[in-house]
Amino acid sequence: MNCHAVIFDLDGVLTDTAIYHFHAWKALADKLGIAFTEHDNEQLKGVDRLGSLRWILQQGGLTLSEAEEARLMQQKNAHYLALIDHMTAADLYPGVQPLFAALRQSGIKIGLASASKNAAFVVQRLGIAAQFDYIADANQVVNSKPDPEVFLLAAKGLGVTPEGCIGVEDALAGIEAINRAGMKAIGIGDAKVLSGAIRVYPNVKAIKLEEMLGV
Ligand code: B16
Ligand code: MG
Repeated sequence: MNCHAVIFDLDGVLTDTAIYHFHAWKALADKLGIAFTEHDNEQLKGVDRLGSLRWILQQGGLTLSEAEEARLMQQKNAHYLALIDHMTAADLYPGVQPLFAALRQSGIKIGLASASKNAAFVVQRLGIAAQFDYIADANQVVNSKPDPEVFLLAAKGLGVTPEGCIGVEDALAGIEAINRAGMKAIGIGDAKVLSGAIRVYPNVKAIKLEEMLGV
């Protein structure tokens, strides 16, 4: 393909924030008396904040008012922000910097499409904010993954057509979003899980650029 841009997901692709999301959701679930395991947390990868809260509440058979949901989300996020406050460039997954450098050298733009409202803060902590040609996150979209909106917004911001983009995702909902955006999907994780991806690598470091661009 003629690739003009590669658009990355953040959590689980460029860094591991899932563990912090887990601790913060677990603390909230404990308070509510709802069981929540690391396995449960897997279901929430790529799912936005409200969707995640509602998934947990459903496990406990709870339905709350919007005001109560907002209060709980605020609580969880304050805890999550405290947990990620110590993140530094050392938390960037291995292989990200060399891949970004190779993309830049090939004249391929770099975008971000994250379901997180904290994406700008995290990339700033990781020291890579300036390396993106465009950042699209949950603050700018109405519909979250698997809706293609955040990927389409990233392509628009980068000034490229979706057909000229490769999307890189670790979550099933994200792979679906990329496919629905009309982009080529590359998965990070388990090929059996990410069945909608054209190619799956175990992590970013394992990506072979020529091979990925050849999809
Ligand atoms: P926040 P991504 C997603 O980010 C995470 O995978 C998901 O677990 C999280 O619930 C979601 O962001 C919302 O995060 O509460 O920070 O807005 O993988 O799309 O970069
Ligand atoms: Mg992710």
